[in-house]
Amino acid sequence: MAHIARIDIGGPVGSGKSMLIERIVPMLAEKGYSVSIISNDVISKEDADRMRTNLATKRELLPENLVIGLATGGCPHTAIREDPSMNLSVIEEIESKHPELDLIIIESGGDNITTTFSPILADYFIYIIDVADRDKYPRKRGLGIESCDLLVINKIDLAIMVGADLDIELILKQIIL
Ligand SMILES: Nc1nc2c(ncn2[C@@H]2O[C@H](COP(=O)(O)OP(=O)(O)O)[C@@H](O)[C@H]2O)c(=O)[nH]1
Ligand SMILES: [Mg+2]
Repeated sequence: MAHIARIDIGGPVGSGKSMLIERIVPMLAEKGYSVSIISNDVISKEDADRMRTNLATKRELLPENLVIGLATGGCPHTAIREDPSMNLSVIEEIESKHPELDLIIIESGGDNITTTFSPILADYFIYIIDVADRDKYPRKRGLGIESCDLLVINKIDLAIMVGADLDIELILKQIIL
């Protein structure tokens, strides 16, 4: 079976994981890439329901069968790291039914700063934090921030209101040193 590339997105509750996906999927579509989304949530499938509609145009973002919601229960990281079997079986189904796809985007349930994905699930790992806690996350670091392929610092429009310093050199020093 064809292996479809997997980009996994993790980060604390409300940091903007779903919003990032909603924004990048139309951009990817414009460039001709076909995508499926798996959205992990602890209790509901609300994110997946929301992500079927493009926020800007209010039209369908992706066909319903390409946006899969998983209500995983328990700790969010369990389903993406310790026991990724639910996600793997959905991926298997997507790969057999839609081998033409270019990418599967997997959203983690909102979790803490030690979140990482099982390497079986992730070809690439994006970790997203927002500025609401000022420099708390870069200062505390944690496995997500330290091991991701791409760190997104989101909600920079709110930085001025919470007094978050967006000096990238400062942020990098906190993460790397
Ligand atoms: N001000 C602001 N709000 C944002 C931004 N990105 C996302 N949000 C809002 O933050 C809230 C949580 O976003 P969501 O994508 O659901 O977070 P998730 O829990 O990580 O999936 C929503 O109300 C979004 O509209 C941003 O860049 N700026
Ligand atoms: Mg979400």
